[in-house]
Amino acid sequence: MSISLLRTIRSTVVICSFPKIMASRQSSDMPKFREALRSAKEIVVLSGAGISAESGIPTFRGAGGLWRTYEAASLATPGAFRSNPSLVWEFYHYRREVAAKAQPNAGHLAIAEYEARHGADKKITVITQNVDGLHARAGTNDLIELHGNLFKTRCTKCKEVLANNDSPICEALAGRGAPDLNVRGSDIPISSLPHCQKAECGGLLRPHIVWFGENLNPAVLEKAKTAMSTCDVCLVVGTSSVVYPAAMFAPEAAARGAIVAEFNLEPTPATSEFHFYFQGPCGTTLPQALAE
Ligand code: BJW
Ligand code: ZN
Repeated sequence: MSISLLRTIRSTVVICSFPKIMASRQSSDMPKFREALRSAKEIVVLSGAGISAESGIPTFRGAGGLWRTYEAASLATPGAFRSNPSLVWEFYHYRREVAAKAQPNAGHLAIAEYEARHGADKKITVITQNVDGLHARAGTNDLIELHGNLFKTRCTKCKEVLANNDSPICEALAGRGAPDLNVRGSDIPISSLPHCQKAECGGLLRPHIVWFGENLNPAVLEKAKTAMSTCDVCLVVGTSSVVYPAAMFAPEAAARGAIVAEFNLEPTPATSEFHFYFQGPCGTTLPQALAE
């Protein structure tokens, strides 16, 4: 990174703790951001549900975030699974089917293509909160899935984690999971839900997803924190920046002097802490930012 650019941007960082002043210094100057990117040696892309919105996958907190009459946050908990595993499995079965049919969009592809072009001379890490697998399908290699993956299961008894792309994941879920508001309850017997295939175990499987109130996998979290603590440029893409611990990653990076650029349809609680803000659909803004 050129010394003068670093000085200009780092002097702005000092102002980060005063959001009102920072807001007036915030830039949406794409050529300037691209210059920072060119000089960067370590880049992190931190993504959220917004990057998959243009692939047809609903975000959590936007319109379409409801399944039947439930907010995702009320089903994505260990308590919900304990009290009604059938309902929670229907919810995840539906989302697996939607994600399996979706295709990576221009935003996912721009990131993967950037890594393919620059992976030899820069360290480029994608940290995603998404569980839909679209970054990997777009070709991203250095990928950290913070909150797990829809296409992995974990045995509640022996804890084995396995990839699983079956559709449906079990016979009893075939034709179930419709988001229809009129569908009430769920009554699949536990014995018909997905179970561990190991003869000596046979435990109930659950989605390998980090639910609210659960700790993130310590090794995954450590890897993400390391990437965040050494990057010199960070792109924060399509996340509302309200779910912890991911919500503090980019503000912390900005506070230590990394250059952070946010790509979102609308400002978030963290926007004022960042150097660059590019408003709009990231399927359009990311290809502009990451083009040659
Ligand atoms: C576009 C766009 C386009 C749209 N282009 N942009 C500290 C303080 C307070 C609370 C806590 C805390 N530490 C932990 C907590 C509790 C909790 C938490 O953070 N709660 C908050 C809601 C307050 N965190 C946890 O429980 C975590 N565990 C943990 O920390 O354990 C230790 C602990 C526990 C309890 C207390 C203290 C410590 C685990 C969090 C796991 C998150 N799991 C979920 C569900 C996964 C299940 C599933 O997928 O089914 O992960 S929650 C949900 O939110 C999902 C997402 O990954 C995550 C983030 O959402 P995201 O991606 O930002 O999506 P949206 O919808 O919110 O935003 C989309 C954005 O895109 C919007 O801004 C749009 O504008 C934008 N957008 N289209 C660009 N085209
Ligand atoms: Zn098992």
